[in-house]
Amino acid sequence: MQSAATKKIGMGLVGPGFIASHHIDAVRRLGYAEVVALADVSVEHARSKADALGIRNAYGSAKELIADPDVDVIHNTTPNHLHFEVSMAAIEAGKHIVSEKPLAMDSDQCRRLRDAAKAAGVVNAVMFNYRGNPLVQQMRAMIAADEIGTTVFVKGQYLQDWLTDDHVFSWRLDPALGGKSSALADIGSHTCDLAEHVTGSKIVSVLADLGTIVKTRYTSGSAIAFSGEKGGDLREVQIAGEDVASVMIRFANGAKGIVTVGQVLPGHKNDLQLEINGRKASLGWKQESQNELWIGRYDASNSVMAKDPSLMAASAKPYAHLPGGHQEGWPDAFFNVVSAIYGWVRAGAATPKPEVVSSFADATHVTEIVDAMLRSHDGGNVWVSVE
Ligand code: SOE
Repeated sequence: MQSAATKKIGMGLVGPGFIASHHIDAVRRLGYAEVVALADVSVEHARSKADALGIRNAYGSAKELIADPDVDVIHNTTPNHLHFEVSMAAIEAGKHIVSEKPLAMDSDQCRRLRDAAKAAGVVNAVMFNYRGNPLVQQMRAMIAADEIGTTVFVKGQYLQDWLTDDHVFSWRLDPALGGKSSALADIGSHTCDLAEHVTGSKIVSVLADLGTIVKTRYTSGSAIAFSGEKGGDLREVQIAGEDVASVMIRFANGAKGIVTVGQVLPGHKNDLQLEINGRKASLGWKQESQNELWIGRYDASNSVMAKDPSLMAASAKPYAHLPGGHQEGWPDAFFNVVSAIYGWVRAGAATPKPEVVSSFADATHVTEIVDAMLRSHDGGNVWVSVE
C-alpha cells in the first residue's frame, strides 16, 4: 500500500487525440506521477481508450474528471474551442492545469484564464514543447552569455505539408472549433514563443501577409494531424483561415526579423527552424535535425555543435539525457517540459516558474501576437503593435 508521503501526483487527461498519448508517456516517464483518469466525449469512448492505455478511471465529461479526488493535475488536450471551458473549470476546482496551445480561442479568453489561474494560485502551463530541446536551451544560454553579441536579426519558420491535399480536413480549419486563425495559431505560435524564449526579448510589432492556398476542401469528418486520412462520404467546405503566412516582426530590444508559416508546402513535414544573427556570431537550429546546432562566424570557420552534454552550457546540460552521438528526439524535448511543469507542482505553485515552462501569462502574450498578425493583415498589411 502507498503511504501518504509516497502518494504519486495524479494526472487526468481530457480529450484524447494525436497529442494526448505524448502527455501520458511523458507523465509516466517521471516515475513520481501517475496517469489516473481520462475523459472523452462519452464514457464508452473514454473506457475503451483508458483500457487500451492502462488507465484506471474513465469519464464521459471533463467535469467528472476534474472532480476526481485522485486527480491533481489536469491536462487539457481538447480541440481549441473547449480549451477555455475545461481550463477554467480546472482552475475553479483548484487543480493544476496543463493546456495544449493555443491557450484559448482569442486574447480575451486567454487573459481571463491567466488572471483566474493567478488568483487561484495553481500551476498553469501551456505546452510550447520545443523549448525543451537541449540545443534550444544551448542557444538560449549562449545568447544570455553574450557569446553572439547583440541580437540584430531573427528568422523563424515553421513549414508543414500535412494539409496539402484538398481531401484532408481538420477541426483546426473550422473557425468555430479552431478559432479565427489556423496555421498561425497552430504552429506560428510555436515559432514566436521559441524566438522570444531563445532571444529573451518580446515581439512588439508585426506586419503580416496571410494567404489561403487551398480554399475548398472535401471531407467526411476531421482527420488527425499527419494521419493522411481522407474522407469517404464527402461534403465541400470553404476555408477562410490562413494556410500560409509571411510576417515581419520587431522585438523590444530593437532586433528585426521574419516569421514564415505554412501547412500546405510539399516536402516540409515538421520543419521548424530558428536562426538568430548577433553582431559577433549566428546560431541556427532545425527541429528535424535537432541534435545539431549551426554556429556561424565572420572571422573564423563556421561549425556544427553536437548535442553532447560535455560540450554544452551548464544550464542546457540537464536537458540532454544521453551522451553525444546518442540521438534524442521530439518526445524527449516534450518530456523535458512536462518534467519541469511537474517539478513546479512538487515545489508548489508559489515558487518561481521554471523558465522552460510557458505559463498562461506567456501563452496569453503569444495569442496577442497572433491576434496582432490577424489585425495587421485585415487592416491592409500594416504595422500593428502587439497589445
Ligand atoms: C499539427 O500542425 C501539429 O501537431 C501541431 O498542432 C503541434 O503543435 C506541432 O508540434 C506539430 O504539428
